[in-house]
Amino acid sequence: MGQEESVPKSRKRGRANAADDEPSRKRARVPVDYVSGCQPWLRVMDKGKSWLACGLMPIAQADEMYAWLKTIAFDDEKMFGNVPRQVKWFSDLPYEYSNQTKQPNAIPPQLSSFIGALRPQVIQTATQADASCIVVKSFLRDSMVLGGISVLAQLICEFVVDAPEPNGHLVNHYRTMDDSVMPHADDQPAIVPDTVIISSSFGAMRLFEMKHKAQEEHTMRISLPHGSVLLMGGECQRHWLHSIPKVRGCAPYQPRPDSFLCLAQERNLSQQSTKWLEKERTANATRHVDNVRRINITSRCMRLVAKPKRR
Ligand SMILES: O=C(O)CCC(=O)C(=O)O
Repeated sequence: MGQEESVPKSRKRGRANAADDEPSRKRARVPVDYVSGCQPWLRVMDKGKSWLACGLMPIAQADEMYAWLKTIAFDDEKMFGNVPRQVKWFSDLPYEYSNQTKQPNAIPPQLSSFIGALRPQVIQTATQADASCIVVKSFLRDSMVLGGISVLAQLICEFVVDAPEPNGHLVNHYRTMDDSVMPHADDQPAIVPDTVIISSSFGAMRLFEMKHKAQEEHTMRISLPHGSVLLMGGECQRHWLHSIPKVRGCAPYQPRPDSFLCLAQERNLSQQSTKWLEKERTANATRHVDNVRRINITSRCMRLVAKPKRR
């Protein structure tokens, strides 16, 4: 993972001209874009260069995978003396990030068959989502949001069907709501640039936060419930940082099924979409399997990179 970008000077305190504060105060009022991971959606950002897509896998598949993931012997991930989460790296290749090197561990059959099954499922969701695909209106100035099936199918074909099979899987274990991962981009030299990153989540629902690297006020929060699959494609890693923030000072939150319907009403969606959301709302109640613990698999396409020679 790359490091968090530093705060631009213009946003720090102690500027000479008070008028300079005006634009940043205005920026602070831009609402954070919130997207629920409980319905299939697609978002295209950066003038078409980056995209995100999200959907849910069948509940039985999610439960089975979660049961297996809980048997993994995780390693503590040490960062600045803390253990913000636990991880296990599965790949034939090592993975170097944040000043640490994860040594290869053979990919278990459970993981390779899960990832192998995911591709046809993503394509199926894309091609069946026509009626229920939701156009989420973006608050963000420079991002387009498209819900059209043709665009979704085109992206899926271009980036998922034709893409190389992911050969590196970082399994992340968030033991409690206090475990986290700080803002970063998956942009290390060992990751094949601009290939799709597949993030599958199990257990407790957490918020996945994305911040634009150049325009910090562009922030999205995406809820990732049990069984959700988030794809980050195109130039996402060049332009955006992502994180799982800690959930502090409040009880572990429950999914609020009502929010799906509110979302539908708020967005003025068609009756058909509302019905679909209602079904999702009921189904989601059974998807809530864990209050606190979450396990995520982030799958990526890795390559062998030569280490620069020390002089
Ligand atoms: O847990 C997640 O959803 C994100 C994990 C992540 O960003 C990473 O390991 O690079």
